Amino acid sequence: MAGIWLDALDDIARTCQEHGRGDLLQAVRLKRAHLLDPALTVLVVGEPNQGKSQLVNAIVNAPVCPVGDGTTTVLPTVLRHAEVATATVVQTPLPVPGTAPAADPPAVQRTPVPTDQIAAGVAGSTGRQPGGGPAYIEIGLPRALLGAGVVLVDMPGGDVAAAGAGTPVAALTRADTVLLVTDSTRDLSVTELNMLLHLTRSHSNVAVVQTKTDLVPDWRAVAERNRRHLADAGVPVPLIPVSAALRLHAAATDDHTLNAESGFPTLIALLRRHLAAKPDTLARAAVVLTARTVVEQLAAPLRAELSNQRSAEESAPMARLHAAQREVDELRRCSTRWQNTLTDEMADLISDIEHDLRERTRQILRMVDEAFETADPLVAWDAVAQWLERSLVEAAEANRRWLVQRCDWIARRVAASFARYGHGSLPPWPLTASVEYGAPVPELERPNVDRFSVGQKVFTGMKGSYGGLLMFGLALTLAGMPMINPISIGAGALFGGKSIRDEGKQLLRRRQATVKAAVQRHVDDFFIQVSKDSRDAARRAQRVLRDHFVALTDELQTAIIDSLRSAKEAADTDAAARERRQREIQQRMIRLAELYEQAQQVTAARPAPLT
Ligand SMILES: Nc1nc2c(ncn2[C@@H]2O[C@H](COP(=O)(O)OP(=O)(O)OP(=O)(O)O)[C@@H](O)[C@H]2O)c(=O)[nH]1
Ligand SMILES: [Mg+2]
Repeated sequence: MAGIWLDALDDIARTCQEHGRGDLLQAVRLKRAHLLDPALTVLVVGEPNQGKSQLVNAIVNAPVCPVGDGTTTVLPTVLRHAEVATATVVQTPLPVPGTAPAADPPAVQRTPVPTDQIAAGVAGSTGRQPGGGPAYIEIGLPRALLGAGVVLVDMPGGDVAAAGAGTPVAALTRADTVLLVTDSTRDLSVTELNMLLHLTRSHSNVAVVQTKTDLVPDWRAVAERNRRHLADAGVPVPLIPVSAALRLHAAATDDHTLNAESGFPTLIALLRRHLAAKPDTLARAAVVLTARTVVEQLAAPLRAELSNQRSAEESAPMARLHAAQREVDELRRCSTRWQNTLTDEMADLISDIEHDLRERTRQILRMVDEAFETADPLVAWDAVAQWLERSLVEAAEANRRWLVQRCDWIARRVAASFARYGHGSLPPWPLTASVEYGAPVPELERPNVDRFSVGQKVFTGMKGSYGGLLMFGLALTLAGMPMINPISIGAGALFGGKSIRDEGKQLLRRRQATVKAAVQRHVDDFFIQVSKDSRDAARRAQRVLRDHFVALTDELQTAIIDSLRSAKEAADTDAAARERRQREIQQRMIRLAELYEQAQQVTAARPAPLT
């Protein structure tokens, strides 16, 4: 029969090993050894002064455990079978500080105590090394119940968890049956109910012993209430009312009725049933409990990892992928932005440059016009022409400088769009080269102007003087004077001079108009030529900039697409790895569930609970 639960226990041990839990494996191995041991360890626990020690005494019918007011149990007392009564204090030495803990458990120190000094031993005042490790007192007693394999452990009063921790008895993990002792003077306390909840989680056989029934006439009502408390708390453990005083008295007087009344036969029968069931039912139940503890311990980290994974959807590779996608979008936006900037700025530049040139030439033209308002082109032409040439060249140069500056500024503005990529992305250009002028500025030709030659002057003078002579001569003939007289000759000379002067002025005006028109034409030609050159230069600069930034965008795009691809691959691999791990965890969980089910089947064969 032991084969079934042993197999289940070995499965549990193997699972612990698979999960790399050495600590759990160790605990399972201890459990295995303990379950194979036919002895039934009965742990007697409870709050102080409830009658635990007296209960143990009454069970074995001997005053081995000191009881009474002012006497309290300090060391756990272990009662085993022995042919002759013995008492020994067993102490585990503490590890020496600063040395590595030994692989094997340290050898215990056993100090025999004379039987008449058991009380002092239990009180912890004899047989124990001061400052030594945890200790317990072992008492051997020739008793049939003990001889059958029952080992009674009387624990100091108080919280079991605290009392059990680290005692050399390793009481809690190895106890087969736990008796919680509470006396009849009051109901079960909250602390006791909590203790029971805690105990039933790790022990399949727990019972409540209600002592001192002889002290409380109404103990049945107390027992009834306690049973209800147990049911309410969801702790399905049996409750056995007893009286140690009655039992001891019955033993002294050999009174069977009194013994039956003490309630002890029921308690002892329970212990014997447990003892008989230990190799089978009890072991099976223990295996189920062990399986539950182990499965809980193993599943907790898996469950935590699973939920961590679910919440960590935004893992590092996924975040990288999203960042790369954002980078692609950003580059697309940047590309549109710089292209718009370049087109707009260049259109503005061309219109501004043309306007600037027009302003400059208009200014020059105005100056020339003003100059020829008074000056005679015959005299001033060379000086004005020189000045005009110089001014036009200067205007063209200033205009060109401005163009170069603006192009440079535009290049910087467009480059600013790439600032986030950390590129010093100005084209390595000699911008001046790309705005070099094409055709040379047309030469200013000397305009054809009318000169007032001497012959012309004589002819004009004679024409004017003839008119004057005739006019005055005729008028004076009426007065009886000859046609040619000093007056008419004088008038002729006067008229001749005026005609020459008038003709000279007219010719000057015509010359000025001709020159102005010629200059105007020249300046217009100059403007058309230079502004076309500027436009061409601006377009060339635009093309240079566009080619440069397109190349830069392509370069960035290649890099970004590459990083996007690698991020995508990483994210895919990560997702695959995560999925793999999730499947692995799920499989392990399923395996754990199977393990638990398998362990439960061990009890299914014989489901009757032990009471
Ligand atoms: N009348 C009566 N008194 C009892 C009974 N059991 C124990 N007592 C008394 O209750 C007191 C406490 O008993 P102990 O057995 O020392 O109690 P304990 O739980 O071992 O106490 P700690 O070791 O201090 O935790 C003693 O004075 C006992 O005589 C009983 O069944 N009837
Ligand atoms: Mg005691």
